[in-house]
Amino acid sequence: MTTYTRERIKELLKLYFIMGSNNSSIAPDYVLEEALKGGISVFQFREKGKGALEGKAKFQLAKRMQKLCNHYNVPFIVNDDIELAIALDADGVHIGQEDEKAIKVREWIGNKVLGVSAHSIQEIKLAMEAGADYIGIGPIYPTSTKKDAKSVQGISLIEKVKEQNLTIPIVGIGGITIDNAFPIIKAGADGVAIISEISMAENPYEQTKRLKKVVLGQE
Ligand code: 3NM
Repeated sequence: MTTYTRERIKELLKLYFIMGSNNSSIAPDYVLEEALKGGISVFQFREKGKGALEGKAKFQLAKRMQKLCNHYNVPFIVNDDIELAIALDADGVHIGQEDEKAIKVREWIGNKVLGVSAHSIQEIKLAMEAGADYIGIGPIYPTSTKKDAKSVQGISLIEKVKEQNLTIPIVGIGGITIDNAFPIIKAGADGVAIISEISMAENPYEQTKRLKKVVLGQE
């Protein structure tokens, strides 16, 4: 298990920003810094898909982004690439069902934060047994950012998690915008994970501030 308490994990999930170099038409470092200034609570480096950086260029971008996160005291999580997470001594790792098995990853990363994407109660229970610190549930709404996303599930799985009193922190993902974020929190998620609503925004700083207000129920 991680050294973070469950309450701290829930706080971190509130406004979870994810991006890689191909999620924005402007410099990713700039977008991340604006999002950090706007109040994201955690960041995930996800360098995947068409035109994604590899090797040294990927490592260097990750390092720069980690430095920015450290500066704003926001945890830095790496998607999928466990070797990179260990090399950078990142705060955590996020994996899907297709990636390395959660139980193995937990052994490799020791007490770093472990997030797992899950699409059913059974997958959630298995991830919990493997030592996951939080679960990503999605896609809540249609998204064009992840080409191999599963079918849209709305808030139904979040509601089931609550009905069954599963205590693991959860974050919704997929197609989340300023206009549709709040029902996810209302259904019982601890936070929302977002790529394009921030990364493609004309003003990522203002957009992040507005999203923060929405998830805190202030707008
Ligand atoms: N995972 P946007 S949906 C990375 O369903 C990712 O597990 C998903 O991007 C899942 O906020 C998704 O632009 C893409 O829709 C999220």
